[in-house]
Amino acid sequence: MENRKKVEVCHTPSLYHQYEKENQIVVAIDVLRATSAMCTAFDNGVEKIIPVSTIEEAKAYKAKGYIVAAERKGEMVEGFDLGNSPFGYTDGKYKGETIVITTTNGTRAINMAKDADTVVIGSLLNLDYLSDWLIKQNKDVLLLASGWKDRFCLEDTICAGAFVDNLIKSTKFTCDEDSSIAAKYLYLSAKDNYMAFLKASSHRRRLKALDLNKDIKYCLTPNQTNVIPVLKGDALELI
Ligand code: 3SL
Repeated sequence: MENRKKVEVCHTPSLYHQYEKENQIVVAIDVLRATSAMCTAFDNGVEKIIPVSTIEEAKAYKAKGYIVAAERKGEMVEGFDLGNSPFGYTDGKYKGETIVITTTNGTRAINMAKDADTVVIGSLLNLDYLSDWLIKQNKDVLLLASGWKDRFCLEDTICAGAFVDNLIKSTKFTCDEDSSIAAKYLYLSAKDNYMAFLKASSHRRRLKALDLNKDIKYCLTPNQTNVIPVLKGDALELI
């Protein structure tokens, strides 16, 4: 089929500079847990999320009276209002509010992609809903895995592979790059039991040691939200 759009996967933020940014949609992915928490926050009525990369920026917003979430080493940073657990945003607690957030990898990846035409937030939680939207846009798609401190991580790649699989199945996309082919095959190997597949993965072990198994299970359960957060200027809002 002619005019098929391209879908590619950037496996870590450290490789992002090698990809084209014009005329494409970048999907920032941090399954454990930043982009999952963001999808949950919007699904529970949060109005805007301002992703910042550093604790210093977060502190500056806090001093101005904003509600600020901050995570480092998987834990909430002292002095802030929230950490990075999706369960911190449920029950409509922050309905209508703007929340500033900084996390180790996720918010950094989002800010790194600011130069792209469009940046949207992806996770397993909005997998099918966002895939359907991407298919309708008729644009190339770059799936940006947040990784861990510029290194490859399995869960983001598996999620990227799930998006690749959905887009390819639509017949509107092609994937010729090894990066997307590899992500798709990892997804196909993992999809019947993400928890088991990721058992030995480094970030799952890191979060499990912090007693965050409930967060892990939730973040690895696809299609629980119908939201598409998009970056407009410095803030994410719903499309
Ligand atoms: O790296 C990140 O952005 C975080 O999502 C890490 S954690 O899941 O909160 O540990």
